[in-house]
Amino acid sequence: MRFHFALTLQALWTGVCQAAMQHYPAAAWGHYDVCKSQVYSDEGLSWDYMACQPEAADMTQYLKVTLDPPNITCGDPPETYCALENPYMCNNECDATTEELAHPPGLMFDTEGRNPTTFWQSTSWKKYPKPLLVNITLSWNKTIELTEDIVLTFESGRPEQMVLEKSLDYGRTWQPYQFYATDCLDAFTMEPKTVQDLTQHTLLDIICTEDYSRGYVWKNDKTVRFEIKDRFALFAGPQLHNMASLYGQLDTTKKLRDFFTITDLRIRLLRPATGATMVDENNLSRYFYAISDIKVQGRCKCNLHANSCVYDKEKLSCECEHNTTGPDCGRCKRNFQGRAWSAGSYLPIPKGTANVCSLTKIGPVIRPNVSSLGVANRKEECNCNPYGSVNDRCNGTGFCICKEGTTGPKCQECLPGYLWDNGCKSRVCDNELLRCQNGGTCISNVHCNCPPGYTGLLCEKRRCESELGGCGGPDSGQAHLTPPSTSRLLLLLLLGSALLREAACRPAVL
Ligand SMILES: *[C@@H]1O[C@H](CO)[C@@H](O)[C@H](O)[C@H]1NC(C)=O
Ligand SMILES: *[C@@H]1O[C@H](CO)[C@@H](O)[C@H](O)[C@H]1NC(C)=O
Ligand SMILES: *[C@@H]1O[C@H](CO)[C@@H](O)[C@H](O)[C@H]1NC(C)=O
Ligand SMILES: *[C@@H]1O[C@H](CO)[C@@H](O)[C@H](O)[C@H]1NC(C)=O
Ligand SMILES: *[C@@H]1O[C@H](CO)[C@@H](O)[C@H](O)[C@H]1NC(C)=O
Ligand SMILES: *[C@@H]1O[C@H](CO)[C@@H](O)[C@H](O)[C@H]1NC(C)=O
Ligand SMILES: *[C@@H]1O[C@H](CO)[C@@H](O)[C@H](O)[C@H]1NC(C)=O
Ligand SMILES: [Ca+2]
Repeated sequence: MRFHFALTLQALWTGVCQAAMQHYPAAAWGHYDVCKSQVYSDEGLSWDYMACQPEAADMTQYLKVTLDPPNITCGDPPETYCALENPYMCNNECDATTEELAHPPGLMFDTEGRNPTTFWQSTSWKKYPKPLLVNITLSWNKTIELTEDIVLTFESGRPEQMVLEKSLDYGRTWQPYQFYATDCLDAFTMEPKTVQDLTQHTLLDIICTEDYSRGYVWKNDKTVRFEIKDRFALFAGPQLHNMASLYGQLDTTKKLRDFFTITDLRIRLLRPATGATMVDENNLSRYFYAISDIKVQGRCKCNLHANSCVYDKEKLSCECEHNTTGPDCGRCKRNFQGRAWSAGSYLPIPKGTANVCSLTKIGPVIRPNVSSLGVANRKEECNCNPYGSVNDRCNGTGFCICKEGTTGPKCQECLPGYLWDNGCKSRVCDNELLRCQNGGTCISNVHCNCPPGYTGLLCEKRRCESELGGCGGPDSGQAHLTPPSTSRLLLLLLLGSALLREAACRPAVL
């Protein structure tokens, strides 16, 4: 099976998208649905590369579910259950050998909406007072980014104690996402909180909430949520007027992105609904867990290097572009290691920066000099980035010598204000102060793609046949010398004399 995400995309998070729409036309702030497009420029046909990501989808279709203990599903041997409300109503049967009476884990992920609902159910609490513990682990074997609330719908009463946990490393380590209890202090020695108590500074706090367990709510709300959208709205908060800053923070705040990123989820059920303070030991068949539906919406994490994700042989993987590879497009392809790999960037909006992997520089192979076995001249020992370092060997003590604007142990990273383009180049253009003029477009912040007839660093010059003769035709001469606007002045200040020196196409008389 194979699926492609549609090319019409909402922005990063639907919640923000809707809120931001009120301020911005859709086109102004990024769809990130296209990885590359063909452009015509002075040099002919070429590719323009952009940051891109897959559309969000229902992630429950691509997971593997594991129960612990493995034999915790009801029906083997068959059991009769009583209703929680009424201990005399014991006519619910679970029998794993009969399809209509079986409640296997798959029924948490089927399409709901039919009557009666389909659900997974555990064995009952026969071993009371030993706790009835169940782990439901959902594994994607792929990094995904959550875009919507996680919603569990219980067919039984909601548990009196549970923990939602996540893993970012394929199940090796786990961190709590949220604690749920009828009494948070008693169960987890945590003050009860709700997502409304969180602020922009505490939105990544792990809380215990009593919102989804309190009381014996059998018939009313059966859902337990993990509120992704509320947290994201908090994060966006007052910055919604500035999408660039929002995306910029997503780019740079690793903690924030990691918070919404998972490879696995675990629902730890610790105590079933009892509906009372006392457990009725004569009717333990009243106590069990049953879940009819689990919703997990998200997208494959592809580091902004893919706009589609495929499900093939029970495995999700990004369809990597920009000469990247790996399940999350997390490294450069072989022979494309001319610059260090880096994730795409949401900035500048609306197209972002692709940060494509470039061809590995093919240079003469330097063989170690047998008579000087020290590390000093051995290229292999240092592995300095060929574009970022002064040369590809290191200095006497094993350090790479970095070019201007470059940093990092291998000279593979850029200092602030510089962008990688076969070495670190200072920022030439952007969509704010350093706009390309006359309809030009800024490509990866390092050069302007000029429309025909214009040239120069920022397309500020009219193309002309001869530098000496000036531009002919009616458009020439003083007509171009409009008074410098504020932004023009700023440009001159920022670029300094370089731009002035390059100012061509002016009549010889000037
Ligand atoms: C599940 O298996 C364990 C040991 O493998 C056993 O102790 C336990 O009684 C079993 N539980 C049920 C409900 O069959
Ligand atoms: C469930 O997972 C937790 C850690 O996430 C582990 O300590 C526990 O042993 C697991 N199994 C059960 C039955 O709770
Ligand atoms: C997870 O994916 C990797 C490749 O990305 C594969 O080698 C491995 O077998 C998968 N593991 C499971 C449990 O499916
Ligand atoms: C539940 O309790 C009632 C009265 O306490 C008893 O009559 C009934 O048999 C019990 N049901 C089960 C399944 O034990
Ligand atoms: C990736 O490499 C191929 C050649 O293997 C080349 O044709 C293509 O343009 C490259 N793409 C990018 C984004 O650099
Ligand atoms: C090896 O290095 C030594 C000095 O470090 C130099 O004298 C010698 O000529 C070099 N040999 C070769 C083959 O480059
Ligand atoms: C090599 O570079 C490191 C770091 O810049 C410096 O501390 C060291 O003195 C340098 N060694 C030589 C021999 O230049
Ligand atoms: Ca179901």
